[in-house]
Amino acid sequence: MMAMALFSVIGMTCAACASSVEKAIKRLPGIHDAAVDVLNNRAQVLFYPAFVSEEQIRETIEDVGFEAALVK
Ligand code: 9UX
Repeated sequence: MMAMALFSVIGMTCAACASSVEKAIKRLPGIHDAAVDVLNNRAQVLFYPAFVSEEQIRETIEDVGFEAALVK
């Protein structure tokens, strides 16, 4: 079953930042879609919890270089 997670992403200052975060998330297994909004500092992810966890997604955002927290 698909799930949705919303993360706050702190530190993105341009569209390329958002693009790199989005690409990194989409490289993970079990991702259906990811949309990163640089203006609102948010990343919305549709994913399959059997294959990837919210924490793995959060850590992937941090690996790109931004502070990430699960909002809901
Ligand atoms: Mo350009 Mo966004 O260096 O960090 S990708 S500002």
